[in-house]
Amino acid sequence: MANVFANKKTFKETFQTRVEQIYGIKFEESTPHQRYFTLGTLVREYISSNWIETNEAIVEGKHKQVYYFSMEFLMGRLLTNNIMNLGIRPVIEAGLKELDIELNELEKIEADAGLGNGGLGRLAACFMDSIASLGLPGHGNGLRYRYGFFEQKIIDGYQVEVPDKWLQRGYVWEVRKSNESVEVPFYGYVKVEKIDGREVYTHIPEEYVRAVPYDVPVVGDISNGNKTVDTLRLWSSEPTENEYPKNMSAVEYEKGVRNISEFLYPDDSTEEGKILRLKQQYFFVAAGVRWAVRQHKETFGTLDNFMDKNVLHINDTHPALIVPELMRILIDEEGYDWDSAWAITSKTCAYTNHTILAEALEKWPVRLFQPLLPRIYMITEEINRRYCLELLNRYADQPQKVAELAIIGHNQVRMAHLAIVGSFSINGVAQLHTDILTQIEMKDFNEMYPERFNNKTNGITHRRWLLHCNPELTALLDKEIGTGYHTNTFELAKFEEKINDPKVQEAIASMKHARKQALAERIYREQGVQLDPNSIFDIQVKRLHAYKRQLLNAMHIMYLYNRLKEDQEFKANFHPQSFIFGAKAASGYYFAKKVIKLINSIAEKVNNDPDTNQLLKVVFVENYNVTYAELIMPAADLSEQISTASKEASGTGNMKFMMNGAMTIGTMDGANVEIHELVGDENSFIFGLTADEVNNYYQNGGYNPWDLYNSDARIRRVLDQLVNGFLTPDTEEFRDIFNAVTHNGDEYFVLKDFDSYVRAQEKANQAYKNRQHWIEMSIRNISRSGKFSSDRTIQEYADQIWHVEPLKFKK
Ligand code: T68
Repeated sequence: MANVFANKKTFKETFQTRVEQIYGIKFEESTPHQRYFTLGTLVREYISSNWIETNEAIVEGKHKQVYYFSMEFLMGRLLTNNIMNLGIRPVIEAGLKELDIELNELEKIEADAGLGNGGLGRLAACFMDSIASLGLPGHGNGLRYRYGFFEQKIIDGYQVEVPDKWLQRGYVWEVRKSNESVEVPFYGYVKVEKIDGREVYTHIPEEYVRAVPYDVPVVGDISNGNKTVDTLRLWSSEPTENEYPKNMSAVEYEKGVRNISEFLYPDDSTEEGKILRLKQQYFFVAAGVRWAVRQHKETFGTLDNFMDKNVLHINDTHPALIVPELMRILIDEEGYDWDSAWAITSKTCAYTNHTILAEALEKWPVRLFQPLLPRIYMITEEINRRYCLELLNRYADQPQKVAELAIIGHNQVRMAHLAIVGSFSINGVAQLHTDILTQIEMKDFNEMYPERFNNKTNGITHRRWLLHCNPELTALLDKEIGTGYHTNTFELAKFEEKINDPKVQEAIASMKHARKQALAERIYREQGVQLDPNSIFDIQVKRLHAYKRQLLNAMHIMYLYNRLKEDQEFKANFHPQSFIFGAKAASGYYFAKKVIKLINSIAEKVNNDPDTNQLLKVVFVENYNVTYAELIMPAADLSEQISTASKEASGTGNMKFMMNGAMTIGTMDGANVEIHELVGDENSFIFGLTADEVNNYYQNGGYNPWDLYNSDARIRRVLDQLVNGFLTPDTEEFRDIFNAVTHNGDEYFVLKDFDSYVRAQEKANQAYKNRQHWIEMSIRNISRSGKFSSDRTIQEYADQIWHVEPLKFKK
């Protein structure tokens, strides 16, 4: 096929013709959506030859492959990323221009694929981009939710959730492969027979659900001769083509089936929701494992060497059922004995932990698990039995310990324990997080399996989070240090040599100004709040959670407001500062929703006070998502990373901000520690308790927040304002927030860290006034951010965990 993107003329002509062919209308009459869809189709077709070649290269080279199993892939939009990685953006832009179409305008039509909640899902998306760009054979395996993460509306200061109908107008990047569908069994019983003196187990299911794969191409960066197009396979649940279950009506059955891939994380507070979530997990695991097994058998004809040619990566505990599922296939379908099956399985699976928060570690009640997945449960029990024998050997005199470490205990299946026991590698996502895992949270496991534990500090794809989202900075860097950093971000270090060049400093200042202006425009257009690009843009964007402490940020703003109203000297020295928040709260998370209301109430108050509103502004941006983040990251001066030390496993927003020249104001938590290690105290604003201090407090029963309430007038004032009608006439509105940090012990040390946060903020505000020095700090942050490309992270996974090699292509 002729190359449509060879030059702008061929592109332009083909584009026009295709619009007319597809929609049967004159080009001039076509809608922006039709144009977008046609452009996407042309790009997808263009990708297909490399997609085929990639799959051939994998098979012919008998390559080892990675399957990255994740409940979440927060992909955002793909058009720009794809055409940038393919190097065809200039041709498209030029061709469209002649048709009087802005590529920008077409891009905006693409739905933001929000198949994830936050950091974990976005990490998976960054990883896919890096795996393909490094030319590695790796595929994503997940769920094709019909509704992604909800769309957030702010009404009267409160969050309102609206379903995200991202598929409504079709999704141009996916290809349905119904011929590769598989049937996933649920419920029923296990039949035991003796055949040739051996016990044979067969699951006789009550119902089947058909898993239909939709493949999305993951286009790697083609520079350096790379042609890799990997696959993100998302499974959709449909009614089986076999017989329907007998105990329910067809309508009932079909509804239940469709539910499985309906929503991202359906509410699991009810019994029904729990079963659905477990169903989702087994559904995409069973389908994905079959995919890997089938591919492997086609190439090798045996599963004896499955572990040499495949890694099944378990992203957080959600896909941990991979372990018993692979055992089931090996034993029940392929006739392996237990020990051989275990030898294969435990050398195939690798697990990443993303949190130490106890409530996030999944446990499934046996009473739900066993009936839904009877054979998987049997196998899990047997894994547990054998592992407990090992434990008993080791801890003969400590039955309590054996019970604690078991996979099944208190009538629950502990998914983290299952993943740990079944994996050859277990990693944390930042050095501090891994240290906490090995020394505290998973200490006993680390003593048993020290060789399994390792750290892989997270990263972000610089292709999206620098080259794509910050064209001004990219152009400047290209000019000053060449383009080598596009494929090796450690070359960003060269930029530091330019730190004293006044022209470079000027260019950085004007880049920041332009990005701040662009963000301010959107905020003004959508929310009517005017921000001054000369003010400090102080930004906290991330999921709303008590441990992330948006509340600390909000309380500091209240304090600032009070101080500006009263202290004229302080006011005269204060550089204007705009506080920008973006965050979604889980729909059932009462406290988080209250904090959203609080921030909006503060915004209402301070933005409308003419006495201070030239100095202080607050905005809560509506519906923060990947696309919004692309506008926000480059626009920040200050990056708020203020979690309670030890609680944030890594953070990845912190890395995006840094790479775009923002300074971190943060605690010594997660990857902030590594940012601080690179830039030092002089180029960041670190405050607060350390992880050790926090853990010491926890061990000693916390601290008494009333002491601070009584001794610190700033704190008392702000807390009283939560409940005395200062912000809203309803004095009960924020009572529970008040209680959380007082009567209920201030679990996240908001008051304890308040004073040092105020001081760090003061330092930042004053530092900003020395423009030249601030810009130098900014240049240092950019220059030293090379470590945080996910290319570095993925190279480490490839070398140290997966042991996979780049593909080789025929010329
Ligand atoms: C995040 N985890 C960590 N979890 O909080 C963050 N969890 O520190 C880290 O940088 C990031 O993972 C990547 O490693 C999450 O985002 C979830 O979204 C989640 C969802 C459901 C259940 C548990």
